[in-house]
Amino acid sequence: MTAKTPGAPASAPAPAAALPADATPAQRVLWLRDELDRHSYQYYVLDAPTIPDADYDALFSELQALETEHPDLLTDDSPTQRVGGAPLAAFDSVRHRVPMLSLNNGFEDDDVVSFDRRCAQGLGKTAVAAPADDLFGAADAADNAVEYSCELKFDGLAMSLRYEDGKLVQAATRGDGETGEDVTANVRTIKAIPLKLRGQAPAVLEVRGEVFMYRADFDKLNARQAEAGEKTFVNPRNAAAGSLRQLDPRITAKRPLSFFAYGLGELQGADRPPTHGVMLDGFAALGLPVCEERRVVKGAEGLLSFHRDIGARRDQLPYDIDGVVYKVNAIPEQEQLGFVSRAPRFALAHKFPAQEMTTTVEDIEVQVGRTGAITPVARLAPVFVGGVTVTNATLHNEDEIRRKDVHIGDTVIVRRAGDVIPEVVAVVLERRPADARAFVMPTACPVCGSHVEKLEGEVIARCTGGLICAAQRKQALLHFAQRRAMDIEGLGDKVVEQLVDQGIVRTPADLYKLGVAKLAALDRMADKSASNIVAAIDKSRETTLNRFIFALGIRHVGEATAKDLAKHFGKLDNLLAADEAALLEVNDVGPVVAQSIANFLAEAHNVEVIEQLRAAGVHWPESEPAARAAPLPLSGKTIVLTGTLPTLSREEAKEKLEAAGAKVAGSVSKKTDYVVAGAEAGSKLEKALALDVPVLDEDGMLKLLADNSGDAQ
Ligand code: D41
Repeated sequence: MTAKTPGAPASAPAPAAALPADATPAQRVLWLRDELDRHSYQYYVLDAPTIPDADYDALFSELQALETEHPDLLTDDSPTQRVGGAPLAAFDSVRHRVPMLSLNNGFEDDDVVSFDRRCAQGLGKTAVAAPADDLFGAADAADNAVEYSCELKFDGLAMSLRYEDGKLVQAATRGDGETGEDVTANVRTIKAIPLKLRGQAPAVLEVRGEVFMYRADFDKLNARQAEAGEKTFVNPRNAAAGSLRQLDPRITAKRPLSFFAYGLGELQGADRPPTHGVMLDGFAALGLPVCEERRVVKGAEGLLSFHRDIGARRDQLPYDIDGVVYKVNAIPEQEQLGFVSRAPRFALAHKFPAQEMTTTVEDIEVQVGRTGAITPVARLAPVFVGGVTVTNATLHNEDEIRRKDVHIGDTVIVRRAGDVIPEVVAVVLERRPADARAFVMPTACPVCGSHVEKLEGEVIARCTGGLICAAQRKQALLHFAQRRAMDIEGLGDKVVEQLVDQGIVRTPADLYKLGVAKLAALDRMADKSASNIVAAIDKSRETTLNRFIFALGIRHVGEATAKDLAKHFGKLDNLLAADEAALLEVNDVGPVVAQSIANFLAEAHNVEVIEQLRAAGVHWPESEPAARAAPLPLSGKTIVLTGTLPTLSREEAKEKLEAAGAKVAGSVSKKTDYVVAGAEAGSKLEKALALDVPVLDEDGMLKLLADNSGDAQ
């Protein structure tokens, strides 16, 4: 389970007494229920599990078996009855015997000061608005100040639970406060809500509280939904609401809902508690989950300090809250203050800035990161969310835009929580205008104009102008100068930063034009260091081909690949002349690496910088290309696999083809040499037929491999 704020004050219930060996089935059933209830309470309410899940499951199965064998022993409050019963046709309405009131809202500190003043006036006490600057006044005021119970405002759904003689008999939504919906069948599946209260329960107890979902549970649920191809939820609140609204309780049972109690409705057979704090402790003692984040304070200063404390920790809490709630602590004082139009005068919800707001997408542009990653960004109509005005939100990547179906012109929900970059969480489809436009990924980098590539199997599109793109300049230069590459000592972060920002250096080739004077003019650069750097640059002119290739910073070309390339081609010009097929012949170079190198070299600007570096005197010993191994039988051939083959798995087929030198691609084009199709081949097969690409079955493929293996050796 999720890490949670502890629920009730953790007083672990005593384990049930051991059961005699000759216990009757009825005794055994009662004992099992007690055990299971106790463990559930530990797990879901106290967040302090006592036994492994497997042991719990074993007890649960035993109880299920006994109840099946002895149906007369089955009761509604058995833990086995949480799995969710038959679907309903509709929810019945429920009239709340004690209405569920609403809360007055405040946003500013002033609203809190006024609230305290109104309460104090109504009770004939003193409002404590600000830290008193006179000592005597402060002492007086504190004594006479109103006492409040502060708690969190959970962002979920208000619920009323009715217990009769300790048994959960009804659960109803708030509705309009007078009448709600009967969601008992669904609520019975929520593990944190006891079906039976612990200890001495009053004859009738209506508990008010909030049904919600922990963030971690929400994330897991969404991951599960996505995997099953079902719709994901925008936020934990929507997930909780959607789960409660199910007419089929078996679906609700699979949703990880939770509950915190915060209020009292009808009560019979017990006295009203003296304070709100005592009431919450009472709930906890009955086995109900009560949030630990609560505090009793005095006066407006106390309220504001609670608000500040929680506000600072809001993002670290394991659940979403939209504010805090202040309630006059003494119940008789609450009664004395009374209500104004459905909202109690004794309570105030002090809201935090909303973390989600709707706005419109005015445009979608792309940004180029330091590594060349191209990120689409939504330009938004300014919106105040999470405490700041937001005009941009990341859309992460193209797949994400498709998945969320974001169009230019759409109304979207934007979320900004904590210091996290604002993001678009969902589109309000009903509000899509007729002229909304889909986003098209640019084919050229908006910064340098180089081609944008998206390598097979990657979600991120990248600029291929590694050596010339302004967005990537600093990163490219630092990579170029590092010890394992051109080894230019002294050319670190600070220096590169200044050289680029002042427009002195644009590409690695510019480094070789630097003089001592230019460098010495930089911030915090002594003449001595400047001459050292110039000397290091000069020394770097003499290098090796593998270092030089590595220094270029081609994506997917690390030191090892650079060595393989240098060895294979021997001379730089051989590498520059290589096409994808030739690159695929290099040891350990697969389709992704080959494509990445080919894209880099296809960018004329990159080649230009390479030529400038050579012209600046960068050199290395060249050698003859490594003796060419006999070309593999299928090298240079591109093959696409589709559908299910009768004996080989897709992975096995791919391995065989690649071992023979073929490139296995993901999509069919005119360049595809063969399509190998199995059962249930779909659009790829259609495309192959349309393009007249030869189609083979598994036998055909094996024959192709066998036919070609002879002449290869
Ligand atoms: O956490 C909450 N959302 C919350 C809601 C809370 N902590 N306390 C609440 N207290 C009340 C009164 C004082 C009226 C019993 C509430 C709500 N009401 C409430 N929730 C929805 C409407 C009203």
